[in-house]
This record gives sequence, structure tokens and C-alpha cells, in this order.
Amino acid sequence: MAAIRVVQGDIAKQEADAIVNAANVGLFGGSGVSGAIFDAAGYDDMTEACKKIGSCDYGDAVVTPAFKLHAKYVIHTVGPIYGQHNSHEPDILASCYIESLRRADELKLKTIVFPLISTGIYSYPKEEAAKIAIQSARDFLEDEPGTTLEEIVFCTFTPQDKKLMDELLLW
Ligand code: AR6
Repeated sequence: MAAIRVVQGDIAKQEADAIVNAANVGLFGGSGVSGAIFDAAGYDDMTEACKKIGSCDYGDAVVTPAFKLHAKYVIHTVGPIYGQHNSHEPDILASCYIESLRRADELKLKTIVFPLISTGIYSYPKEEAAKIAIQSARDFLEDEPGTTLEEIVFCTFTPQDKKLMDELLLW
């Protein structure tokens, strides 16, 4: 079964087959993860690729090239804005992880790196979001034993978030 591990740092500097972006519905470059990814990939190229796709629903995931990032693809997924989805936030957040993993599997990728989706500007409480991230990855691996994925990495921005994820992974 694929390994799940945690690293700390700037997600835009990670090496993986796919880097996941914490995107918005309009797929515009923003701040936080999406700002870092758009800037490191090449803002104009990434904006153009996203424009061609147009938009992405909450909980869904779409794919673009990764341009100058150390990756083949960027998988853009739109997390829930906490408090704005009639208590469906946990399902939408889980769907972000599952749909991103599906896109990676469809492309026969081996490695993928996720940020903690929705825990920045979209205000999802960290611990709750972290538990959903790990559980969703485990659910996917259990449901898809034949997946090409060998490694699912969570990239946290802060050492505190890494500690939280490392602790949750022990459960
Ligand atoms: N590398 C890794 N993690 C990061 C980085 C980075 N470079 N920068 C921030 N984080 P956010 P969201 C952490 O706000 O909450 C954007 O403008 C951060 O500490 O990037 O899903 C989009 O365009 C937090 O824990 O994503 C959307 O409009 C986590 O990554 C909106 O914000 C997610 O923070 C999406 O908000």
C-alpha cells in the first residue's frame, strides 16, 4: 500500500508527480498556496492554462501542466469555505482529497503532495481538517488497492502543523 508521510515547507518547492493547489472556483491565482504555486510555476502560463478550464466546483479537482514546478502536473481542487456550505464542509473537504487522488490515479502517477486544503483563507479548523485529510487518503487507498500511487505526501507550512499531522498519522 502507498505510504502516507508529512513534510514541512513551501509546497511550491516540493518534487512530486503532482502538486495539489488549494484553489478557488474561478481558478485564479490568489494568496497562500495558490499564490506560491502560480508564482513558482510561472504566473502567466498557469493563468492561461486555468482560463482554458474555466472553473472548478467546490470539492472537485482539475488538472493543468506544472510548468516550472518540480512536478508533471498541478491538480487544482477547491476546498469549502468554512461556515458557508450548510454543514456539508466535511464532505466537500473529503471530496477534494478523493477527487485529487482520482485525477492522479487516472494519470497513472506515483507521487502526489497536498497542502492542508481550506485551513488558510477558507478558515477550516486545523485539527478537524487534518483528520479529514488523513482519513480521505486512507479511504482512497483502501478503495483503490490497484492504484499507481506509491506515496501521498502532506506538506504543512508550519512546524506546528507538521507535529499535528505526525501525531494524527499515528492513530
Ligand atoms: N506551502 C505550503 N502550505 C502553505 C503555503 C505554502 N507555500 N502557503 C500557505 N500554506 P490557503 P485555502 C498553508 O489560504 O484555505 C487562495 O487565495 C496555510 O498555512 O492557501 O484552501 C486561493 O486562491 C494553510 O494551512 O488555502 C483561494 O481563494 C493551508 O496552506 C483560497 O486562498 C491552506 O491555506 C483558498 O483558501
